[in-house]
Amino acid sequence: MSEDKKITLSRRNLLGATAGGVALAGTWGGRAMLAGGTVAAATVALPTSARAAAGAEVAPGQLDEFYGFWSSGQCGEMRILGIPSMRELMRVPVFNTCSATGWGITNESKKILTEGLLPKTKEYLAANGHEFPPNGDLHHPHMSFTEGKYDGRYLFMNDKANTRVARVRCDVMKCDKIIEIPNAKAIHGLRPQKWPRTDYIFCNGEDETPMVNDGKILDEPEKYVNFYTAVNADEMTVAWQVMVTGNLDNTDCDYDGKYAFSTSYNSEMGMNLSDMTESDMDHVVVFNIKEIEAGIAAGDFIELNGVKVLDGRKGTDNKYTRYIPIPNNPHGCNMAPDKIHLCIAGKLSPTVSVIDVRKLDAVFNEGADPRSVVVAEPELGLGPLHTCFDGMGDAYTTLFLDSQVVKWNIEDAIKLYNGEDVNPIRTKADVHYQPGHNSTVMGETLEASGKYYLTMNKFSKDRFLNVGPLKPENEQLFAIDGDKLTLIHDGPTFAEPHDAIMVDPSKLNPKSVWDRNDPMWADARAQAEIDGVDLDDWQEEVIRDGNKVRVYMSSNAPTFALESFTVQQGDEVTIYVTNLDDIDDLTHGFTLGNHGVAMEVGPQATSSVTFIAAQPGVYWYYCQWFCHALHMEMRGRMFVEPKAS
Ligand code: CUK
Ligand code: CUA
Ligand code: CA
Repeated sequence: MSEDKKITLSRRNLLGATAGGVALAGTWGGRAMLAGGTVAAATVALPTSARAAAGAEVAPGQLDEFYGFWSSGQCGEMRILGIPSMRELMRVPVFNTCSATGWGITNESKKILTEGLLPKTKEYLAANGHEFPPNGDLHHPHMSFTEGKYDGRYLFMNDKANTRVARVRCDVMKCDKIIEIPNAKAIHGLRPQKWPRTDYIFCNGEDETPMVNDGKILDEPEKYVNFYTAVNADEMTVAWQVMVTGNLDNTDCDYDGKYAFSTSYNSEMGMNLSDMTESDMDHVVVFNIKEIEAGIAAGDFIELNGVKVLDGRKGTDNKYTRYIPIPNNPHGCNMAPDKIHLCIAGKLSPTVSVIDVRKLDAVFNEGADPRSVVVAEPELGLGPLHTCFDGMGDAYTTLFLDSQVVKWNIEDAIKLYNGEDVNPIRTKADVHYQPGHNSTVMGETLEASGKYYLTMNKFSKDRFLNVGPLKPENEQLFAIDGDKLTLIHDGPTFAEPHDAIMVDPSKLNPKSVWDRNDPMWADARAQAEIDGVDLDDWQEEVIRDGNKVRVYMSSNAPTFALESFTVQQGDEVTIYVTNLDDIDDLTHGFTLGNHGVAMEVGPQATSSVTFIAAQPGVYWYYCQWFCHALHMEMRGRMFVEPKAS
């Protein structure tokens, strides 16, 4: 590749480095400007907006202060937003398929989407014409931790629809692993271990089924169980599972590496609404991680579908779990960054139950009262769902039914519980409408900050122009100033973000250009070596191997190395495209007409796709990423010769 292609200075860096003057710095030097804090007022000319008044204006060309990593619910992707502008910066396909990037089309993505599936699942899917689940339901994206702080290595997320867990690499913002969890059904709550580091991803199974779900037991709910799963975060394999009573909803863990927690709204093991809401009390399950590890080491498990499963069901009264009674169909499970207080949102109960995790050791003693760990239970409003924290002793809880957020003080709630005459509620703010999850900046870490408050509302109702019967959800961002919450963003979002985290940019440093030796295309590299093709240099090779044809073509804006190639009808064709451009933001693509073939090929990346050339004829391929003034001309022809009869 020619040296002149190796331009590494981005436009932003270039201007920032050379301009220096006030005018250009105002337009382009966004981050420096915010850090300095003095230039902003002079260049932002919107003094009347709430956003500007709150100091949260992000002018055109300015960078945001924080990353937001967003769930997309039933869209199955992860999204990256800028905070506080709430601009959508990127969509990262995970459990979905993506027309733009070819996720679900390329060999690299198909490998990730299929390799972690259980054999039985592959059978269901094949019977329905699928290689991998065509949908997903991604609720909870969370970053890996080291010693209670985000470490910028990975993001982990669940798929409730198909019982999967995925990992996204933060260096390139691409998914690199997806596994299906055996035994459990419907992975819902998910959190990475916080301390000492994220060795485990804790995953809740929401749906109860027979332990061996092979059709021999059907409508006998008394024989159903549920599974709590710890995934090995480095290997992306299942480390262990614990069988529990009741279902599991949301999960979190402490800052000591000792305990993990799950809410259950169905301690009744009911199979319909009235049964699931029959009891006034459900529970939080406490998992004793050290005891579980000791139990595994001592062989106190059964092996089920290749997983070591311990029995932590209620009534076994063993050392692995404790069931803390909590009112009433509880939902959110959030550990405060004070390292002490776990907040369980009551949902049907107007309360949040506060558990002091320092009291948990005692509750594992024989005969201890499990409710002795509850140190506060303030009544906050109707339909509490999730809680987040500002790191200064205050908590924010969403009130679904009241369409409000309530800010309250944990210590005052404890005093109230102890009989003192204090009101823990600091303020309430209306949100629009029916909030679910909420977040503060870095709020689930030891670096929690009270700068912005995000609420993810399930209904937008009349808030936007009518787009038909399906309405968007509505997300609102508030600037926090003491007990004042100022609304600075109110905007629609497509189905259906549940959870989000807001992360300081100092925590991660994504690449702009791929490393040529990235493992993402290791299979392509291995095949190229066999074929004697140098994947790092100019390639224009067509290799026939029986009825398999491998086409290697590099790309350099605005050309593909091959302006045409020829195959025969019925051939299985694999195309490897390597983007030799070494410049920021110079992505090419490869789309083959009428074959359902499209893929992203990022700078210095290799992508590949395999298809059958089923019909003779001339088929054009083109670059679908507008990469150059002559991007339209970046195309070529595949000739498919008719099968000799
Ligand atoms: S759940 Cu959606 S509002 Cu899946 Cu975290 Cu509570
Ligand atoms: Cu390359 Cu468009
Ligand atoms: Ca219940």
